[in-house]
Amino acid sequence: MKKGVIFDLDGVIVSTDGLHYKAWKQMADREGIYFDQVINNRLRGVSRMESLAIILERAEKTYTDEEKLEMASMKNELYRESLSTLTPNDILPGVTPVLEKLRAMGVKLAIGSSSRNTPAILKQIGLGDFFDAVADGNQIQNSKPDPEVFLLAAKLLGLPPEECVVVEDAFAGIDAAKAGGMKALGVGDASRYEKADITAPTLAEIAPEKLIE
Ligand code: G16
Ligand code: MG
Repeated sequence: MKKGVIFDLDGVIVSTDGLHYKAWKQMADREGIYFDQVINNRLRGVSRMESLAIILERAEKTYTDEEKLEMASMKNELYRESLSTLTPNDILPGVTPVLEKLRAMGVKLAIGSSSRNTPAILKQIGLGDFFDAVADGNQIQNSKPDPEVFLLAAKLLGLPPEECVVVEDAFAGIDAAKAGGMKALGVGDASRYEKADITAPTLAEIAPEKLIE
């Protein structure tokens, strides 16, 4: 039985893709760069500057590093404003019962997210003080598929990686978990990923006992 579960945030605990999309779309429209939902799917689990680099693949001019930082910061301001609309009702189906059951079973619970807005999001959805450890984009150098954020989460839980299971919705996140020597449950998009050890459409469809088996 595993001793810890590390949850990705966006797409697993709460879905902020739509809010990321709206903010990036406003930035792209301002610059006259084509951007759509299909391109947005490639941004899942990817860091802010790497997301911008994907959007700029469609740009007709090249931007200086300073301009890129300015674009990312404009997007983040719009995104931060939209986060104020999030409430505990936005926690995805099945999440709260799984968290409560795992905690009652004595399993340690952590967040492993690429997002630098993790503390603000957790606070908005009422989970600001819930997790035993939070590892996020503010504390790491290399984002998923690098295992850094999950290795940090395991370390903060005081557990070796092989005692932890990662729950992810992004292919890059499953790759990161496997690279860190952890078992991975793929939900959402990642429920179609062959590298996931177990899969479920949503957390509502997996028994907590099975998750830590
Ligand atoms: C999340 C989102 C990504 C986003 C990244 C960085 O990752 O899925 O789309 O680009 O955070 O976000 P921010 O701009 O807030 O730092 P995760 O790992 O929670 O799925
Ligand atoms: Mg995610």
